[in-house]
Amino acid sequence: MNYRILLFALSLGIMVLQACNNEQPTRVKHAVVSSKISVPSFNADSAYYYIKTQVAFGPRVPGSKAHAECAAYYVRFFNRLGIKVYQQKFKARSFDHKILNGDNIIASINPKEEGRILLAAHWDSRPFADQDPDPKKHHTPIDGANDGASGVGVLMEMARQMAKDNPKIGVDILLLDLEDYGQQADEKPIPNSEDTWGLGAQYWAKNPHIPGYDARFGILLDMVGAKDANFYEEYYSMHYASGVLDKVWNAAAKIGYGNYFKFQDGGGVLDDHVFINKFAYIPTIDIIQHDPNSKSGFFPYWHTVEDNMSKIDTNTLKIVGQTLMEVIYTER
Ligand code: AHN
Ligand code: ZN
Repeated sequence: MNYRILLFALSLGIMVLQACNNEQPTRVKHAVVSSKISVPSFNADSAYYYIKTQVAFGPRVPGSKAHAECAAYYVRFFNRLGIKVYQQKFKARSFDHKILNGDNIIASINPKEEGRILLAAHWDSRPFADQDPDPKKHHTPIDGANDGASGVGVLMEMARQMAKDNPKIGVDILLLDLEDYGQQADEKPIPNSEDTWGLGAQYWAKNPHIPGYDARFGILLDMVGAKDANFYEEYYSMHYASGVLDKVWNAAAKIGYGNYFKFQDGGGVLDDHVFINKFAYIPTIDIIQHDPNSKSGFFPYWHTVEDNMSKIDTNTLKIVGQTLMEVIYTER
């Protein structure tokens, strides 16, 4: 009997001790749980499929049936996810004196949220493979699996994840048209030939889908799907938005992709982000496969007929997509 009472007293004592002890750890533990951010997993196979679907329409060259069909596909895609879509139709003059019909598409996640992040990619593909080793192909339109479709495919998969599991922040996905109809610097240069690139970005940055539109920062994706791609610090991104570059490159390092996002000079690329910085004043970086020490500076099949699905690699898509998910879901 005495033994039982002793046991009872002992266990009571232990319980009291535990209760006192528990006070602090419980609260700390609770705080950790409530501030723990869970970042959804980016599915690279899904992104790959969205790239394949775009490419299957045929080259998304302005004025073509594939171009019109692909634009309609994007609008359907976002609508089905219940994401608000804006379609911005515009006209622009090309360097070869054509009036082109352009179509920028904007998908807005958490449209009422005031704090916003802009994610952009161009969706058109270049009408001429003028960097192809075979001169006979210089007038052939390209698939643009990497140059165009890859960035959009990553953003579509992010949209699918964000529709399931809303981030805290507002996100605008900006699909830009008429990026790749520019005049090559070494071909019959005309004055101001740099302005012949990024016609959709120039239009949007001067006429945003919502007047006075603003975002904390912007991230442009261009050629983010090729095997063994590395991403360097692009010059204009450094110039206009070095803090954004740091944020994204650090996010990559944090989740183990530091080897792919190099804190090294990548040279300058006149891409859509330059116009967003210049005309919309949103600090915007370009994640682009561009290494000034390579032959063209760009990925090896840049503006050739070989920029097709065979060059797309799910490892690269995962690295870029998961890094962006980390950035979006940790933004407060
Ligand atoms: C220039 O060559 C001046 N800009 C290239 C931008 C680009 C083309 N990005 C993809 N295709
Ligand atoms: Zn291009």
